[in-house]
Amino acid sequence: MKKVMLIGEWRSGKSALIRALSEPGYMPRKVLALDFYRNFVNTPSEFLENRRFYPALITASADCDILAFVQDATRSTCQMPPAFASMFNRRVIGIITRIDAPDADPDRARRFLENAGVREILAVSVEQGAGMEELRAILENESSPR
Ligand SMILES: Nc1nc2c(ncn2[C@@H]2O[C@H](COP(=O)(O)OP(=O)(O)OP(=O)(O)O)[C@@H](O)[C@H]2O)c(=O)[nH]1
Ligand SMILES: [Mg+2]
Repeated sequence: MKKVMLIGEWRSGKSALIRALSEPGYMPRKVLALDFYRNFVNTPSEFLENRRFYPALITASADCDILAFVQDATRSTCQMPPAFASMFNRRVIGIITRIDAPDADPDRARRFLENAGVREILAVSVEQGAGMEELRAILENESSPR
């Protein structure tokens, strides 16, 4: 399993993804700190929403194989600055969440992620399972490049 750090704004679905990808039992901590659980590093949404925390994200990313930028498909805004992915010397994937929601617009979410410099993007529904096998395969594939 690759070590993955999830970055995304408030209620974008970071904790739900970790819960779905690991054994049940993950309880996110509601504190302003990195949250290490098995091969996952969950980050507080404030770390994306406030530039002051970018150095903490960059430092933590050094220990990870993959960074996952999480974008809620129902959101009409994106907190990631242009070319955000280029700040990190790591493989970055984009995860579009909540594609099952009635007001979801996955194409818009994809554009936001592309603007943030993400090339490898997949869309998932934690509720219905769509895209989750593909995501698991990425996280379990030991041979893919950084
Ligand atoms: N319908 C649907 N709801 C989802 C999906 N993913 C997450 N949610 C819901 O969205 C809400 C927010 O998800 P969280 O996983 O708590 O989001 P988060 O990014 O951890 O949020 P913070 O920790 O507050 O930054 C929860 O009520 C989830 O159940 C999805 O794919 N589909
Ligand atoms: Mg959370």
